[in-house]
Amino acid sequence: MLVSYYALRQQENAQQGHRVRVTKKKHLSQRQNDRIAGNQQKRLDRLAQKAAKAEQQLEHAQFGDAEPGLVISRFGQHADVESADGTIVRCNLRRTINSLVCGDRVVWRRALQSQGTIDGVIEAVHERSSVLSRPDFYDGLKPVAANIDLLIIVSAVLPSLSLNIIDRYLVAAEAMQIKPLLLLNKIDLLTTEQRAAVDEQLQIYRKIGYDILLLSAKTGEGMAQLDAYLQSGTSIFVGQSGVGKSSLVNNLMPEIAVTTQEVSDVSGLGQHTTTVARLYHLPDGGELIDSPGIREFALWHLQPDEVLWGFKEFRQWAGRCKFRDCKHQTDPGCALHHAVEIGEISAERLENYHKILLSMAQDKPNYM
Ligand SMILES: Nc1nc2c(ncn2[C@@H]2O[C@H](COP(=O)(O)OP(=O)(O)OP(=O)(O)O)[C@@H](O)[C@H]2O)c(=O)[nH]1
Ligand SMILES: [Mg+2]
Ligand SMILES: [Zn+2]
Repeated sequence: MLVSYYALRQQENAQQGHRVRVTKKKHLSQRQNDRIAGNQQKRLDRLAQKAAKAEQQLEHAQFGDAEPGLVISRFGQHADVESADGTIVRCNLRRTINSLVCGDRVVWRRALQSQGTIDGVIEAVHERSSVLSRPDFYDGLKPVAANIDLLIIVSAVLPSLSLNIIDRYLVAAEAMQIKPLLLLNKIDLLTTEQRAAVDEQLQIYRKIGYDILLLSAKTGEGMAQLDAYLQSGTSIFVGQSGVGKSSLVNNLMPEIAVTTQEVSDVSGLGQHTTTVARLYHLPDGGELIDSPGIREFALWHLQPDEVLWGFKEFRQWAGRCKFRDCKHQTDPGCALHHAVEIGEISAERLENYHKILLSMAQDKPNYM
């Protein structure tokens, strides 16, 4: 399988957490192409070897009766499954299971004799009520967590407050039909005036009808407001690396002591400390998933009209444009622009909508 230089660059950039626009495809020599294909093959071979080893372990083991379980975390060929009695068992996956993530409800069987670190096997996955997915340059659409009731979009002024990322997550939440909650962490870093300014910025979202919490995992200020949202169902913290998702988990459950790490002085960015999503049971009820931070939440898997739908307050205006194929740019008689003029839609939201569409067209890998 040949991989284009473009896809490879994008993949490298994605891995390093960078996002660089490569608009021109470069021509490679036959030798370069062969080398890329060779590396690709080696990677596939390694994966196949791992899968075969896991399968071998399964063949030699004997298992008990089927039991219900909840996936706490997924690592490569393995997953930690919580049994009905609350113990956590590391399991292999049957090859027939093609997708398994944190939050999945499964049927599994305990190994009668432990196979090294593996003590069970997952036989089947129950249908999901919802799934949070994100497109990855290399793997296509990747599920992150399943059966989520509340998507908590965590932001902070450090590394930086990005309304564009908030808007992307809101579009995803609307498309997945998962209720979103906006959470601004690290308010201890703001002076009274800065707080008022940030609050003003976020007013846009209150007006649309989204809930917003301003709080600090460090000082505990405002944390009590969060409790009411978490007590039932499964919630997930999502957002950029370094905004304090794991610190919030630690504030809620100090005994867990999840690893956290300072935002880098050099790059000013988070250090991607959390590497896999993990589910926790909260002491007052409810489940909470901590997920790895991301640099940018891509939306290539959505159609342009789904993006528009994701801007909830645009819906009632979009059908009123003069021209049916209105691009909502400089088109005459655009109802969205009119709504901006009369203060019903925020100019920043319309700008972000166009930015998202543009980045989808420019950066989408050619296989998606
Ligand atoms: N001042 C201040 N710092 C905070 C607060 N919450 C978290 N931090 C700091 O922010 C840094 C990053 O926190 P993490 O909890 O590791 O961030 P994360 O979102 O889990 O990052 P990833 O796991 O990489 O996605 C750490 O140095 C925390 O101590 C807060 O409320 N106020
Ligand atoms: Mg973390
Ligand atoms: Zn229009």
